[in-house]
Amino acid sequence: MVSKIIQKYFRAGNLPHIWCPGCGHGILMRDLAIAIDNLKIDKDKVCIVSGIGCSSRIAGYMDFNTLHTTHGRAIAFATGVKLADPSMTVIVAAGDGDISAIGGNHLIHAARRNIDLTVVVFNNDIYGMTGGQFSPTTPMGDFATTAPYGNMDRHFDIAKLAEGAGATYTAKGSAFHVPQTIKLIQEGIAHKGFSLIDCMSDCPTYYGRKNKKGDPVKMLNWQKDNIKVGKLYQSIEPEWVEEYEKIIKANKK
Ligand SMILES: Cc1ncc(C[n+]2csc(CCOP(=O)(O)OP(=O)(O)O)c2C)c(N)n1
Ligand code: SF4
Repeated sequence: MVSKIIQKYFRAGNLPHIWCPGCGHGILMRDLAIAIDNLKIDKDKVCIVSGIGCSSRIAGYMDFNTLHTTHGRAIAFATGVKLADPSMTVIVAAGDGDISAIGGNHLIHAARRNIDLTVVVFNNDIYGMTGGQFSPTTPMGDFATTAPYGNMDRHFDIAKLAEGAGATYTAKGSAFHVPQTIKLIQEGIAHKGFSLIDCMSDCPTYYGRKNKKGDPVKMLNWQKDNIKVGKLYQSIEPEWVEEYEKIIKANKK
């Protein structure tokens, strides 16, 4: 099953990936591929858009239409793709820093518009790629390269933030909870409107080491015991691209 998924959905020439041993991003990338496979979507009708970060590398590894864009701007590019071809399934893969710090405004306004995008957050509570600086999801008191005495900021709950801004599907998954996370990503993709699945990943190299969380297995077991996964919210609201098309139709001379 896994080798079939790898052959079908990954660019062999770009593998092996650069992630550290034990990084949760690889598990979540596979979950995303399986979710797309389960939905039987034609791979030429899928576009994966990422920003910059360790997690954003998936746009290079996955064999779909892909855009590896600039830090924090994945949703802006994804909006353009969806408008240009509304028949496309457009998925944004983003780190917690990418989507909730520099890309925070794109997130809240895309959620407000209820545009039919699916955002999968690879949330490891830290900036992995740049060396372990704290991000908006780093828990208060935890250590980071830029918080040697403990992070004094309160943290964002990205799923709640998206729901508050207008997202019509939100859920929490994790690298540990594989079958549940695949199902939630599937539901998010199938949902018409703005969906966000906030998936706990693990960065043993920076977050784990700085916070003495133990090896990757211990970090995954922590997720098993502490993360509650599942759908948080779903509602049916007018979708932005469909509303846009109605306006064009109504005003055609
Ligand atoms: C405009 C801009 N600002 C800053 C950076 C540096 N930068 C690259 S990735 C990154 C953060 C990565 O963290 P996150 O998005 O959480 O993803 P992770 O690496 O943890 O998967 C930053 C600050 C950049 N590339 N571009
Ligand atoms: S630095 Fe952290 S997030 Fe980046 S690949 Fe390594 S373990 Fe994963």
